[in-house]
Amino acid sequence: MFFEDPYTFGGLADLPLKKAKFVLLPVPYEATVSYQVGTKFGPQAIIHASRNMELYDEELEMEPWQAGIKTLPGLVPEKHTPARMAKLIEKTTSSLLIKDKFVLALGGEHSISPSLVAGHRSFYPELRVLHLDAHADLRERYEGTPYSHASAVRRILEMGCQVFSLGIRSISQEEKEFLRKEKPPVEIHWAYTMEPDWPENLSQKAPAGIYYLTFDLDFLDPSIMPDTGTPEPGGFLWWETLRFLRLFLERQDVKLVGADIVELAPKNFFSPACFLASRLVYKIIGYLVRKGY
Ligand SMILES: [Mn+2]
Repeated sequence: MFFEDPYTFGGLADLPLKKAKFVLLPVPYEATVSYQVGTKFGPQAIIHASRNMELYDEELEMEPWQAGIKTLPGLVPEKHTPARMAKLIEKTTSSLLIKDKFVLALGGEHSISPSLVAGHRSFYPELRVLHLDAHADLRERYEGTPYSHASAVRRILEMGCQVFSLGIRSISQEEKEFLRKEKPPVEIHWAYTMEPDWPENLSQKAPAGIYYLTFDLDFLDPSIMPDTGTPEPGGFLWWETLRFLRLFLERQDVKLVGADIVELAPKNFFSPACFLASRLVYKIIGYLVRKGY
């Protein structure tokens, strides 16, 4: 009963692309995960869970889906080397942006994000990145590859984007040295320094500008989000995270132009973590719809 066609987010009718403002791009890509495996099942698990989700948003008092949500087929290249995958993601992103779509990618591991950012940056040269994560992801290479999930933010910085990182609570000596020596344009808010008022505080502290959001689900506490590649203790909870996103997105001097939600490694398709991820996708769409997208 769960796999009837069309297999869309929220069980919504399959729209023609031209009628959709929001495009969900599943990228079931997993090549370099170092610990728990399974991120390649993330997008499918999110879509699966979303089909049991209420489509009315009680906080926003509306049905965000009416803005038009299109679920694309998963992006899987025939022969995927990391370099080829990166190109394919970037090209696909550009082809959707040129049609004025809001692309929300579903991962997949975090290594997909630099290519998504590159696609957006070609349309918005001043693009900034809002980065929610337990990990700094600043390694030059990891396990021999520059395309690793542990290097995502390093690659984004190399493109010239300014990054605002929240929730970081895991970093290597090498990455700390990189920060100290190179002084890259990343503003890190460490989890241990984040006070209870962080949603109000940091949502206003982020510089004004055009943003891409990369949301690694391990930003959240493992008590509510145990299904990630590398869970780290001391993460953040549901309502505080939503409050931050709502306040940030409500700002008139901030415009979000794209997003990804990555690193869901479902233990099984009925796990509450999958449901959380699908609600998060829908919440972000809801906040954008309310802003007039
Ligand atoms: Mn992470």
